[in-house]
Order: sequence, then C-alpha cells, then structure tokens
Amino acid sequence: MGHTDMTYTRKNVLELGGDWADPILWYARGVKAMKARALNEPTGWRFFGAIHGIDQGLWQQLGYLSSSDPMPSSADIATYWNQCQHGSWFFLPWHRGYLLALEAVVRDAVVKLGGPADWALPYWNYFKPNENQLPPAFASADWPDGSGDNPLYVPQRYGPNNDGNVNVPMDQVNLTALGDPDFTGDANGGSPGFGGVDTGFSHNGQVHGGIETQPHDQVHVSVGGGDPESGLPGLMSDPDTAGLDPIFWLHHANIDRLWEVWRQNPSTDMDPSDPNWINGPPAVGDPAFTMPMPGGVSWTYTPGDLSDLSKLNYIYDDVSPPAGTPQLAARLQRLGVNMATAAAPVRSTAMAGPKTVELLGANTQSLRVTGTAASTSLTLDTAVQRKVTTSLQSAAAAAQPAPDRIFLNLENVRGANDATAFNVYINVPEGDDPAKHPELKAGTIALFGVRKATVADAQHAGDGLTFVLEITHVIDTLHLAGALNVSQLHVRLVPLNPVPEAAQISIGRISVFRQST
Ligand SMILES: [Cu+2]
Repeated sequence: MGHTDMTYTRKNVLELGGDWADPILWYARGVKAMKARALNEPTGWRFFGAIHGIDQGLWQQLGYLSSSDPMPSSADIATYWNQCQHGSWFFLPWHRGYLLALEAVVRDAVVKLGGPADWALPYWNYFKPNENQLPPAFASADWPDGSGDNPLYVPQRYGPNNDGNVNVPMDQVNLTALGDPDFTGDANGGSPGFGGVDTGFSHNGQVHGGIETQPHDQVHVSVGGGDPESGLPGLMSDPDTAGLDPIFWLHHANIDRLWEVWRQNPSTDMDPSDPNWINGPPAVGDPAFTMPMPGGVSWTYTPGDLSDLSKLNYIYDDVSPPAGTPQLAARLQRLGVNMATAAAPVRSTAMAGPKTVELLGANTQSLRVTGTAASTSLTLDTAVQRKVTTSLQSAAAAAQPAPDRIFLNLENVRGANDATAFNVYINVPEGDDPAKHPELKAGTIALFGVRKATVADAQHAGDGLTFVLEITHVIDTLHLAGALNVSQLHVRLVPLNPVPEAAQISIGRISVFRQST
C-alpha cells in the first residue's frame, strides 16, 4: 500500500448520526462512480464483484452482464478475477486486502467528487442490540432527496424469510468462533480454527473455518435469501454475485473487525507463524493475491503484510469483546471446576498441543434435505465416548482444567442453491418442538458456496462443502443432565425456509469428533 500519514477510522454504520450521514452519502456517490465504469475497467464496480467471483450465466440472469459489455483482457481476468478465498486459512487476510483495495478506489472517487480525504468504509455490526436490520440507506430505492436510483439499493435482497424484509435474525448467528483459541485448524473433523484450515490458494475450498461458518456464511444468506418466484439466489447468497451488493463491504468490514477482536482476546493464540501462511499462496507455488488500485496501479499482498492492524493505516472505532463471546472460564465453572483452586492458567492449557482428534460417531448413509425437516442418528463409539465423559468429569475434579471440545461435521454438503440454511439440533426429544430447546441447538448452517463446490471443474472434484459446528456446549449440557451415556446421538435439521426438491441438497455424512485440548 502506498504510504500515507493518515489513519482512517472505520465506524459503525448505524451510529454515524443519521440514516444518510456523510460517510454513507459519500459511499453511495463513490459506488455510483464505480458503477458508471465499464466491465473491463479494473476500478469498476462489476470488475470488483468479479474479483470475488463471477458466474457469467448467473450474472446474465440477474441482469449484471450483457453481450455488449467489453470483456477485460485475458491477462486481467487471469490476474484478478475469481480470487476469493473460502474454506481456507487465507479467508481473513484475502478479504482484508480486498476491502482495502475497494476502500481505496471508493475514496479516490470520493475525493475527486470533492468529498472528505479521510473517508473510510463503515461496518455493519448486526450483533449490537437493535442493529440487525439492514441499514436504512441500503433499503431505500431513493436518494435522501427522494430521487430514485440509489446505488446502495439492490432489489435482489430477499432476507431470511424471502419476503424482502432484510435483517439478521439473532438466533441464527453466533460468536462461538471468537472463543476458539487457535487461528488454524486441520480438516480432520476437529476445530477448523478461528481463521480456517491450512490450504494453498483456495477459491471455494471445502472446509469452512470458524468465523467463516458463523457468522459470515449465515449473514450472507440471511441478507441475500432467494427469490421465491424464480428460485434465483439474492446477490449476497452466492459467492459469484456477493461482491456486487454494496452491503457486502460493510458485512466484511465487520468480519474483518472481529478478526481484530479475536486477536485482542488474551485467551486466544496468535495469527499463524507458518511461512506458508505469512507468505501466502506463492510459498507453495500458487498465484499471489493481487488487487487493482486507483491510478492503474496493481497491488500484490501477503497475509503477513496485513495481519497486524497496528501496522496498517486504518482502525476500528470499537474492538471490545462483544457480549456472547464464549469464555473457557465460564465453561469450566459450569462443569463444576473450582476456579479458585484450578491449577493451570486458562490461556496456557487452552493452547497446549498437540491435540488428539478422534471420531466419536457418525451416521451411515447420506442424508437428503427437502421440505421442512430431516433427521438422522449417529452411532457412538463406546470407547471414545468414555474418554469424553472422563475428560468432563476430571475437569470437575480440577485434575485436567481443559476438557475435550466436541465438533459436529456436516461433510460433503452438496446442492444447487446457496440460499439454503438450516438449524441443527441434537437429541431433541421425539415430538418436541426444537425451537423450544435452544440448549440443544448445535447452530445454524448456511450453504454459501455450495453450488460452485458441487460442480466438478478443473480445480474442484465437486465434493461439496464441509461445515464444522462446535457443539461443546450441547455435549456439556447433556453430560450435566446425565444424558450423554447413550449409544446414539440424534441430529435434527430444521430448514429456515422449506427446501425445494430442485435445490438438491444432500449431506454425505454427519459425524461427531472429540478434540483433546
Ligand atoms: Cu463473504
């Protein structure tokens, strides 16, 4: 990044002093300027959307591409398009660079229009009380003076109920990932880490990381939803169209902010020190991350360049830990540990490796999800189950202050429609309404990226996506209720909206793993 003495402050979009406060109004003007540029201009709005991902058929169907659009050179397409990193430990740093580039391009347009030189991208913190509705400037088709053509407005946002009311339901998102002590995980059934699993360049990788699964994926699908008439996803629901929606950038600024919140938590570890992360994909012979910048300049970056916010030229106005961040100390207390006499400090035990990951149980055949419910049973391995119980009991005896963590894996999730999400419950008694059992809720999964991951192409085998939910809290609850010593766990999926047959959603296997700490 070019050096500048200026520090830019990213602020909460709903606390700027008005629906159309200056930073929002200037964002709209900057977006309008970018939207006026042709498809082949690297600082254009659609070019930036295609950097995240482009499916030409989908863009045409949604009205974002026509045969008269000038395509960029094949060199530009190869360098810039279809870069977004998902299912990867590059998820956070790649998107940080993507935001910095977009912010620089918008700011350049803002300054040329006579706007403030310190303009910065606002963020949308849907977790704050009463801030989970789409910010009003994005929901109105009009500019504040009543004239139409508000560039922040997108008709293809259907919301969580596909009725056009766009918000993030608080019972569908969580901050469990903020309590994960490790940035990196393995794709082995245990924690995928706060930041994701070790990969090379990973456009649409298979195993989604902690913060990526929740809240990131879910917010995409809550906002985007799907068109109940055409069956097409909203722009935000599919990685090949998400970057076209101006709210994308405020959502990702919030995810980027949560990375800094995680880093400042004394109970969590550091960003990876592995040179394959620090140096990015070129360390393993893969393409570098490259963004267009204002003035025809191109910027190549590595994760190591971007991990430390204090070395960059922007800050967030608030990186305090949000309510709902899981605390290991609170878990130990629930399990009966006397914290006054607990031997080892929480931080060091949480990060002591190496970890053992073992299969605790799985179902035996793939599960098709249609309509309003699906369920399956997981047969448990008695020996592994005994280890879990022993670990939870000895935690209470303070002999081992960091008990096992448990992870539910939805493996090889395949399908044709990303605007699909479901709640996952464990051991809800037969005949009971799952909604009445929040203590048995594993979490909510949104299938952001599933369509692409289901199609076999040059880079992918079409194996679908794998989502990992930490269900430690549910297992603790069952243990404390004396209900863990069973031969099977029952998993119930409750789609947020009925899943049509045409979505072709299937889950290859559902499994549960224990991970020692
Ligand atoms: Cu995203």
